[in-house]
Amino acid sequence: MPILVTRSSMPSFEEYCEEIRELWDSHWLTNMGEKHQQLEKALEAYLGVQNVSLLTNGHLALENILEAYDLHGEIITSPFTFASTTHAIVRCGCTPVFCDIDPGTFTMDPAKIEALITEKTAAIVPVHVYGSICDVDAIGAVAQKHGLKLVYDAAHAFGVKYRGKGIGSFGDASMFSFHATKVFNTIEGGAIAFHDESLREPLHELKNFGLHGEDVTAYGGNAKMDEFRAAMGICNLRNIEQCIAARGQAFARYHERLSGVPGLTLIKEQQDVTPNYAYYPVLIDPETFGEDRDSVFDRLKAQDIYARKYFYPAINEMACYQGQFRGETPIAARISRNILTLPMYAELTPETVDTICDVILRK
Ligand code: T4K
Repeated sequence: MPILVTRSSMPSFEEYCEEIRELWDSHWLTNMGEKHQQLEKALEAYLGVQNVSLLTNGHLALENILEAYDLHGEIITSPFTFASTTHAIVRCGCTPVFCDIDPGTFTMDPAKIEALITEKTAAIVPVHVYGSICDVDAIGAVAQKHGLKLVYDAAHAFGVKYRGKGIGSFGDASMFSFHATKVFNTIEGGAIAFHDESLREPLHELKNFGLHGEDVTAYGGNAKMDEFRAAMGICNLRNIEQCIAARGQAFARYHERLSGVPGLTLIKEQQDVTPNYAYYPVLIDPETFGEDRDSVFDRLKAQDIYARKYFYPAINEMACYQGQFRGETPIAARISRNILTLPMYAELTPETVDTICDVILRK
């Protein structure tokens, strides 16, 4: 059996069937039905945020919140992320400006933001990449000082807390992804967590064609989550604590096996943070380790182990963005060339982690 980079968490077949049984009675399959409403409420409680709006995926959630704020001009963001973050900015008609990252957390370096701010800057979109959280205090202070909107891409940070507070409660809003590959999934899905109650209606309209009573008040698209996916979310949310704890065991085993190996830098456990163990990235220094990232990737692949080069290339080195937008980001470029994301999921056993580590360490 190949070992893939992740494996979706799922409830038992019976649990899901039980959850969707009533859809056969009601015939209500989508358009903000009961399951949708139930999951929104449950997520507000679990994430510790005031408002949650559910959407069909994380990408459209990010596009919709940027649209709801009616942003124009430049948005400062991280180049070390999945393409979706920057695509959302560009597809909303804004211009991305790339801010380099902190080599310890892989997230936007707050000390480098102010130099990028101009009169055109409208917002900051940092990324809690791998569930490693941004310096929300420092970034929040910069945003406030310059009157900029602050929207976090929290696609990887479901369930993460900072000083006991849900990570989605920082900034103006946060986007979460509930894709099949994430810590919590609704098959495909996503959400926006936000403070400002007055955004509820515009967000509702944007994901539903701009319908407002009998009239149409905005050029909304269709980004609704249907009842079957909301039902999957309700089931997965019941099991989320065990799921995160199981990931934590795999994470601990990796740490045990790979800590102190010259040339390998492991993801840091952050102070005051309750983690979710979303990913297990390893930074490989080719000189000290004696082998580069691509070679380790190939050796794993030869053993049917499929690590991934998340996130390579850096966004500003991708064909569709290269040379087009401002921002020098040498640290992101170096990290993207040397990072390897190892398999991580709730069902990953310590024995399988050992198998993976044995290959990496040539045992
Ligand atoms: N912002 C950030 C920072 C993101 O990382 C993402 C998405 C977004 C925004 C946008 O959120 P969404 O619109 O997706 O909600 C995957 C995911 O499709 C994507 O959600 C994710 N980030 C990105 C980092 O990874 P691929 O192309 O690498 O996935 P794929 O199909 O190769 O799957 C990887 C592994 O996952 C497979 O080898 C096995 C496992 N898997 C996959 C699927 C599809 C399962 O176990 N079950 C499944 O159903 O993009």
